[in-house]
Amino acid sequence: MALERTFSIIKPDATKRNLTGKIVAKFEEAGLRVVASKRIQMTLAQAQEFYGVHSERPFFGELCEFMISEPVVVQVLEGEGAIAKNREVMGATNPADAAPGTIRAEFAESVGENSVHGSDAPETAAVEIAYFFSGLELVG
Ligand code: DAT
Ligand code: MG
Repeated sequence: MALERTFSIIKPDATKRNLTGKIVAKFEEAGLRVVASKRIQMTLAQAQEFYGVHSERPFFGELCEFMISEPVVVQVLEGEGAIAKNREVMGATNPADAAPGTIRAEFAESVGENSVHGSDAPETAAVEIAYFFSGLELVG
């Protein structure tokens, strides 16, 4: 499998509970390397654009309000098969369905407040990375 990059967000429920380091440790233990990282306060417009694919879903408003409720940590993770590997480390969207040892099983509070975002495909990873980072900020 090729060296790949994926986009990650440590979400407000996790930054609020001071879990950033514990979550990054999970990435690193899985062989993912943090090649870019910054703590930001998302704006409502950014949250709405980022989650635009979900704009018709009933939880869209709640999701965007949650994403701006506290700072988040946006990161680019690099590794062999990084997109799939990160999804594996994250666990299922609903923490009730997440495998033991995954980030969402250990830390997520609910399906809506589920501690992390991770890109789901190479195309979305490229768009999401470019939305939050310039090329100069990615240091492999
Ligand atoms: P994932 O974050 O695992 O890629 P997704 O892309 O289907 O999941 O949904 C994006 C986010 O939207 C998810 O992390 C939390 C929120 N969400 C999804 N399904 C939800 C639901 N049934 N109720 C409330 N929030 C939901
Ligand atoms: Mg998704």
